[in-house]
Amino acid sequence: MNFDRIQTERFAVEIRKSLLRAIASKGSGHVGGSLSIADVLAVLYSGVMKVDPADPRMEDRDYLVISKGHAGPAMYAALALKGFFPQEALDTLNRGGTMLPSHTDRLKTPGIDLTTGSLGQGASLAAGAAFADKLDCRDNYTYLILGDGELNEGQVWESVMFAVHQKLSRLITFVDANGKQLDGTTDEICTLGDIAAKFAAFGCNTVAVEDGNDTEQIYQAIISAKQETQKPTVIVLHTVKGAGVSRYEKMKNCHSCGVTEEDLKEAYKELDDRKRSL
Ligand SMILES: Cc1ncc(C[n+]2csc(CCOP(=O)(O)OP(=O)(O)O)c2C)c(N)n1
Ligand SMILES: [Mg+2]
Repeated sequence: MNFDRIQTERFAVEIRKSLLRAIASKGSGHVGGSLSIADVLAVLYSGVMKVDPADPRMEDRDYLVISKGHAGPAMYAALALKGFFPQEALDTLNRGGTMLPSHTDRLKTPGIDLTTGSLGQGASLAAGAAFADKLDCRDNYTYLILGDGELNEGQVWESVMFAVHQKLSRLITFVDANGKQLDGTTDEICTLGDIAAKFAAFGCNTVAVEDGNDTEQIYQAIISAKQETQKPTVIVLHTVKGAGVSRYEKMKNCHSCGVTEEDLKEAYKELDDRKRSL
């Protein structure tokens, strides 16, 4: 593993620009939950995950399961920037015949390891992948990204019981705790209480990251997760929905919203300023 803060922060800016470009090409899409995971994706793809853009199905690669599959645009941005496919494909997001559907699909996009979109299911898929690797005595990691609203799905907790029972210490889960889901805050829809305490009660090793949009803090949490040899680790990232672009951070509901060419220009300006300030 390696980490260069400036490079990673720059990468996160580029992920944000590219995902907004993709959504703008369609006119609207899942902006908020894509922006909130740009930083964890930047860390994972900068120097944490063992992947090869030239060989996306490499046998002993690390897996990433983006269970909140509606954040496809963030994944596509990261993968395109890493060279898994040409960046021009971003302009075909969610159109007929595209390789980049709204929700992530392993049969359509190089670099997407498992198909997701029905919330909760990715948790079981990731636990299954980690279990299979353990049976095969592989030393690779499975990373899983869950939304906080997604935690309302009972399937998440079934998968956690299985992962704890099987001691899947190479399964590292991130919860994107941005405090909002589709049509309200998580507290309004179905309150979650202390997320880390819930996972700890199920037997997981847990790490809470105070600023889940800070790449350094995310990287340190992964280092800590890798010290654990018995329990699956859950890293709770306290993020902001729409992170990195003021317009979406301030919006009451940016879960799925329009992005015009004008919005894109304004966002690029803010993101380029951020990049220059690093
Ligand atoms: C099983 C299932 N129920 C409902 C939906 C519709 N849905 C899509 S996104 C979403 C909200 C998810 O909230 P959260 O997990 O917090 O995502 P984020 O805030 O990261 O966008 C819902 C209810 C779905 N995709 N799958
Ligand atoms: Mg959320």
